[in-house]
Amino acid sequence: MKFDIVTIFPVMVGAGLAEGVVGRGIERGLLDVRIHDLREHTVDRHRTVDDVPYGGGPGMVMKPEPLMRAVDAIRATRGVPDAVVLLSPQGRLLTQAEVVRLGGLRHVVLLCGRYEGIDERVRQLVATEELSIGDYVLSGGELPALVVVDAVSRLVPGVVGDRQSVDEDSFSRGLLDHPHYTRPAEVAGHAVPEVLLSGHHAEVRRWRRQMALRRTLERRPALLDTAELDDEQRALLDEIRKDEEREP
Ligand code: 4FV
Repeated sequence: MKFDIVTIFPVMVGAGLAEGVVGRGIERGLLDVRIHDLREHTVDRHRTVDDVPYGGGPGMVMKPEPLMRAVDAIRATRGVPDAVVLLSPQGRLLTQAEVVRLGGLRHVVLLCGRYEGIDERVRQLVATEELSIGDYVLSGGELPALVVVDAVSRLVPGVVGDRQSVDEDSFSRGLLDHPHYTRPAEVAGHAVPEVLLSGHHAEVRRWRRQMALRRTLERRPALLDTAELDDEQRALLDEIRKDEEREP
């Protein structure tokens, strides 16, 4: 999986890629990530990447030409990408389904904005899509770009040691995750649920599926409209709903 990230803060992005499964994935050549300093695609001696907004108003806007030159250079050196993603609050919301779609591509370019935003012509002429990681305003697109790389990289075979854990990730089936416990069996008077100590794998699996459904129903009921549930999960959900109706 190939990523090219365009940013005015290459060190920040590099640091965000250096650790954990993504860092190891890069070391092991499972992920090919290149960071591009936008200022290397400026032509003036002040290496200017931003300018005042037409029409006035506060703040600065990222100039189009350095970003257009950067993407041209990536095309010339890294090949034509499958997607040029602009990270911004105006984009489509990033979901696990979007992550899976991006994971199906070979080469993704990520454009990181700063200041008030990026000149609209970059959106029109360079970006193939726009993604947001959530309805809040950040100071830059670098963290969203790292979120995309992290989430997509987990789907690359071998990046996450145990494939099972990727398949059992939250949202991989459109549900919230079940609770997790580890030693010690009791903390501050709070014990680990007996079933998890039973060694009864079928019972453990059933409990985890039940808890994932219960949590999803309690915290994110709308997710149940799109989650792909199998027969056992549908039966468990009916039970949970009946319990809820029974509870005073
Ligand atoms: C953002 C988001 C985000 C907006 C102006 C960067 C900032 C600044 N990007 N999901 N939420 N971007 O807040 O993707 O340039």
